[in-house]
Amino acid sequence: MSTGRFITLEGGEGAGKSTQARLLARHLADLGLPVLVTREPGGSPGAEAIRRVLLEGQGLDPVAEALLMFAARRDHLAATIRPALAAGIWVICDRFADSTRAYQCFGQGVPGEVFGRLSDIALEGLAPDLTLVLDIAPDAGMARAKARGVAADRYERLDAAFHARVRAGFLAIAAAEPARCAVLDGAAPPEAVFASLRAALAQRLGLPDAA
Ligand code: Z5A
Repeated sequence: MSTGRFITLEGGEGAGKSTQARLLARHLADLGLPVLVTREPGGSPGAEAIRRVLLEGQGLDPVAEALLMFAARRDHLAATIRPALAAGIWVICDRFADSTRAYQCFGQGVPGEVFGRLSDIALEGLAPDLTLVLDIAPDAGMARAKARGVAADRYERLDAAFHARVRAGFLAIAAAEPARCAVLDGAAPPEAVFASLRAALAQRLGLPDAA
């Protein structure tokens, strides 16, 4: 059996990642592919427990926070992602390591060298086949998230300058790795974002671009 492909969705809060993950899962299923949707931080029982500490807790030292993100990621990979890929399942992950780079490194100042060491330990060379970066101005994404009426988590309460650094971080990551990353206009209507997502999928992974 061939291994599945690993697709990640990245971007700021309210960029539409969960919405596009659902649409993508249906698209892949319609093409007859087995698919699993998962998320970070979380996606396995152990990682979901760490998620609660990260999102509900008080502020943490930024490197401690990066360590916890990678601890959760290592468990998620071991319990969920690697077994699925090995079984030939296509895995769609709502946020992955680029979020640590954008939030903890670009946003909170964790050195890139620390990120590199933690990546080596947690990922052991695994990288997404395709990363879709949904780009949107932070205030527009925040307005969408607020309209949902769910209480803001710790990251959502950080200031505008932090969210601007995170956005710039995602764009810098995509610019540095154009073969892996495609930047999509997250401010467009959901159907338009999904059309550009399908085009990226067709171009990079050779899937049919049928609606
Ligand atoms: N974090 C970190 O710091 N380091 C890490 O390594 C990782 C994460 C992995 C997790 O939050 C937090 O953890 C995150 C970063 C940090 N915090 N922040 N900010 P999360 O995963 O629970 O929350 P989120 O990633 O920010 O997701 P979100 O707010 O749910 O956004 P989304 O998934 O991108 O958007 P959505 O749920 O698809 O859409 C939001 C609303 O907009 C919803 O009402 C939709 O119907 C609507 N929507 C969606 N698309 C559109 C379009 N195209 N037009 C109009 N309206 C739309």
